[in-house]
Amino acid sequence: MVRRHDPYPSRTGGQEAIHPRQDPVVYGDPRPDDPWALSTQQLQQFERDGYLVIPDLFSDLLDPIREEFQALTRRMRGDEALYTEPDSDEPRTLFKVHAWSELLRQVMCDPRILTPVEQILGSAATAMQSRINIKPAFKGKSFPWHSDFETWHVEDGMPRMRAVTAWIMLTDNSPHNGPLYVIPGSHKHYVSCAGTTGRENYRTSLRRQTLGVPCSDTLEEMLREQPIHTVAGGAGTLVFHDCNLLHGSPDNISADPRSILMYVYNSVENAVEVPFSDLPPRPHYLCDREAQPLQVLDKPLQLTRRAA
Ligand code: 6CS
Ligand code: FE
Repeated sequence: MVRRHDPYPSRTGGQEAIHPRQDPVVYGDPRPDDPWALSTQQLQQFERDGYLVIPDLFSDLLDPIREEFQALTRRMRGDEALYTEPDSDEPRTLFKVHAWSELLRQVMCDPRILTPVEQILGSAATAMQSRINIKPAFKGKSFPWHSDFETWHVEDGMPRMRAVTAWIMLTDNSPHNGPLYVIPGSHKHYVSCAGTTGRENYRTSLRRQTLGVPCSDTLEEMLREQPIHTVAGGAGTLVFHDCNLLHGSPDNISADPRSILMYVYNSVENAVEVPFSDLPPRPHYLCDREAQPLQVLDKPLQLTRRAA
């Protein structure tokens, strides 16, 4: 049998190593006539840093989204798609929210998000994954440093770096309530990690990730180039981050919850294949292998307030 070429090997039993990225970061072009498109300068910033923060973009939808997510976490208790914290039964992450909620499906196609996503990807997008990370006050636990792409490549078979995550802050994200940390520019390197993936690794990794986490020497090297940036902002802030950006977040020991709604968009030209680990693919709620191209809504979602 001819072995498939792996452009980004990781967890193949070798030593950890840093390789250059082989793919573009921004695939599309500015769209000067589209009011929801990113400007040339914003695209350049995303290309350079691997992320982009747009304050106050979704403030109008915050209350309905929060109500929806509270109802969903109650309804989905005990479901496989709801992951709990490493040391307790507190909910940590609810996956595939766009499938469980019509509102959250529509938000995914809002032009304020999907237009920039299509620009970055240079193509139509599919809904590969979505989630709400809950991080309650005092109890919300950390996520170690990782590149999402590393996991998606090894465990889901995403061939190239042509995917982007867009997320909305559902509460204020302050420097103290367990916000996202990123290493700007780290998306231009690929950390090929040590170890090998075990069967159903996701069952434990989504509570506490150990594989696909670069070692201290690698992180020191990355941090010599660029220090950590804390992604803070008010509720309603929208953030885009490249699939290969190194990121993580600390425990929330503050009195303020820190919840975010995340959507993962993959290019239609980057369809997932057999996982590079050669293990069976992860469940549909972590990687939707049948997702169809998304259609941008013709105007931003407007919700009429329910009568009190
Ligand atoms: O498993 C996933 O799809 C994502 N979640 C975590 C916690 N790490 C890898 C990847 O970002
Ligand atoms: Fe991540």
